[in-house]
Amino acid sequence: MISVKNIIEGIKNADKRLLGKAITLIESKKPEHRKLAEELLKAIMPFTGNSVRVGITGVPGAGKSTFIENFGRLAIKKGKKVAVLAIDPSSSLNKGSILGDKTRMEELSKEENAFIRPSPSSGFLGGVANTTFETMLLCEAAGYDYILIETVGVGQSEVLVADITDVFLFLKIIGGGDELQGIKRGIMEMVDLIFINKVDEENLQKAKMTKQELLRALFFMPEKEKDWKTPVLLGSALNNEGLERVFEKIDDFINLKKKSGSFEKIRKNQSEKRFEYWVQEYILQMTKKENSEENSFEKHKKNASELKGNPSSEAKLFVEKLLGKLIS
Ligand SMILES: Nc1nc2c(ncn2[C@@H]2O[C@H](COP(=O)(O)OP(=O)(O)O)[C@@H](O)[C@H]2O)c(=O)[nH]1
Ligand SMILES: [Mg+2]
Repeated sequence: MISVKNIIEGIKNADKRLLGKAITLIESKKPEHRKLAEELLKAIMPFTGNSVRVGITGVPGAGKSTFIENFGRLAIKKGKKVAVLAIDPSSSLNKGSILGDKTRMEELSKEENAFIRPSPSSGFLGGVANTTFETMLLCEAAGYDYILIETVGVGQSEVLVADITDVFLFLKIIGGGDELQGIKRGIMEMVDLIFINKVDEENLQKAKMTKQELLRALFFMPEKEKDWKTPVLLGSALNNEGLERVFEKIDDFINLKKKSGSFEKIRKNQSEKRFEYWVQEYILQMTKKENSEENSFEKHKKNASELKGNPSSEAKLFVEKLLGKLIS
């Protein structure tokens, strides 16, 4: 078996095969793997945090995979490295939609500077979320500049992805039956950027009307980021139209957030949430027993948000102390 040390070296050398092995390790539910996974995550923490994390949502068929393929290639042309994580509820049971995604990302997957990986959304240690956040950290340590995360477009995956990304992009199609879904307040509150996809000459007028509707809906939404008016862009993922604008807007948004300080702040909040998630996961794994107030909770949470340790390791430490025994 390959040692954790070898895997860490491999990640630092951007070895895709070893990066894949590392992800498999952190996705494993076996306690002995979990121990190695924590060791691994701890070691790579200093090399994480330097990517732009983009979540992409939209109903099935909106063109998310197509968008990611062509946007990813555009970023690569600009000298960036791109990792794609697709959250798929079916990936653990059948390979249906992931295979579909893979074939659509055929061109991107040929690129040396691209890495594509499905992320199982099945509950981990009995919880509802998954290891996408940790997979993202591994990709960052391997030097990927853009992490593109595709949601399944329904249910919980949106919240999950919005909670671990810097930019939340909504792909909208005209009259695609996603009015109910898309204009649903929840999504409109989460979104930072909207791309109306599949726009061509024939439906341009309709697309413009959709844009006006969206702008009206957005007008009533509370401002997520000061001085940021969620842009509504038009284009075609398939024909590579409008993607450059998306690239620019993402850049603008990240710069704005970095300037205002919310970039760091939100990431800290996300790490705190992640910490809480792992506390739940580990507690679920160990026991359902209720415990009284424990003052170390805040201390470990602070460590996680200040990136002194990674959130999952901090959670493990906390639970072990709480229960007075090691999690094996
Ligand atoms: N005409 C047109 N078709 C598109 C465009 N983008 C994606 N599609 C098609 O829409 C279908 C669904 O795309 P896919 O990327 O799998 O959607 P996903 O389910 O959101 O990932 C595929 O057949 C794509 O070729 C576009 O800009 N124009
Ligand atoms: Mg897809």
